[in-house]
Amino acid sequence: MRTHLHSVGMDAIILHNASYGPSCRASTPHSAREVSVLACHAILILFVLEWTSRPPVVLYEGTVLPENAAWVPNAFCEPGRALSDGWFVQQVGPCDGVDPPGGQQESFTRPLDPLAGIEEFFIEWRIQTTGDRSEMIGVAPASLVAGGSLGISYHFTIARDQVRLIRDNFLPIVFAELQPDAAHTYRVELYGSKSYVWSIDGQVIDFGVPEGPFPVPGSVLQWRSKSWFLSSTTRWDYVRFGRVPEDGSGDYNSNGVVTLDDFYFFHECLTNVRPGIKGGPGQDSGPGCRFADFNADSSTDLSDFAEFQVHFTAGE
Ligand SMILES: [Ca+2]
Ligand SMILES: [Ca+2]
Repeated sequence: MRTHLHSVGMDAIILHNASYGPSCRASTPHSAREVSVLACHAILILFVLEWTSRPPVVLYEGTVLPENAAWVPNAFCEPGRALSDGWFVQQVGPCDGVDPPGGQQESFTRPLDPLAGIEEFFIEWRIQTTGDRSEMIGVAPASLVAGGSLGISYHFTIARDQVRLIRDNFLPIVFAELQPDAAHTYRVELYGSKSYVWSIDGQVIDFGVPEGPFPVPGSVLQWRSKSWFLSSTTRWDYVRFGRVPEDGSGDYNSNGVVTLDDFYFFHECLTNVRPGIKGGPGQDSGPGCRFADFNADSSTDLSDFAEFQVHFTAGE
C-alpha cells in the first residue's frame, strides 16, 4: 500500500490512498508471459476503476469541456458553449420556435456517491453571469444544486447581482446581493450533521445546523445555465468538491503528501486577486486557503510558502 496521486491535466480526479497493483513486467516464458501481462493489465484496470470510484477531491477547472471531465450533459435547444482562457462559457437565450418561458439551457451532473458519508465536505465554484435576477423565478440564469434522494439539498440560483439559496421549503430562503460585473467565489462546507457554512468571496453569508449529513448515497451535484425569458452569458472558472483539506497542512487533495498538485492551489492562494479573497501579507486569502495558511493568520504569504517548501515532497 502506498499513496498514489493521479491526475489528467487540471480537469482531474485526484485520487487518494490508492494501492498500486502488481508490476506488469514479465518474468515468465513467452506464452505464459503474454497471459501474465494481460492479466496484470486487467488487474491494473480494476485498480484504476476502484481509485476513480472514491476520489476525495474532484476538480473541474474549465480547461476542457465538462463532458470530457466526467460530467453528464443535458442540453435543450443547442445553447452556445465555448472554452476561453480557463473558463467554460455558456450562452443561452430564447429558443427559436418555442414560446417563452423556458429557452436554451444546458446542465452538467455528477454523482456524489463516491463521497457519501464523508464528514468534512466542501463545494467551491467561481462564476460570473450577466443574467438578470428577474430570471430567478425560472431557476435561471445560473444554478448549482447539491441534492439527493433524502431531500437534503443546497440549491443556489445566481444572477448578475443577486444569489438565492433554498435548502428546504420549510426553511427561510436566503438572498445575498452581489457586486455585478465580477466573478464571485462561492463555497459551502458541510460537517456531517453538525454544521454547514456558506460563504461568498470569503464572507460568511449563512450558517447553521444541516438537516442531515451530505452527501449520502444517491446525492448528485448539478450546475446549469438557462434562459427563462432573457439571454445571458455565464462563465465558469471552476467547480471543485471533496474533502475539506486539513488547515495548515499544504495538502489540498488530502492524500497525505505535499506535491506539485497541491502547489497549483497553494500558488492560487498566494496570488489571488479577487473580491474579498487576496493573496499576500495582510490579506484574507479566504476559507478555501486555510490549507495553505500554515501560521493561521488568515493570509497566504511568503512565510507560508517557506513552510510549504518544508513540507514539499516532490515526486512522492
Ligand atoms: Ca497532497
Ligand atoms: Ca499565513
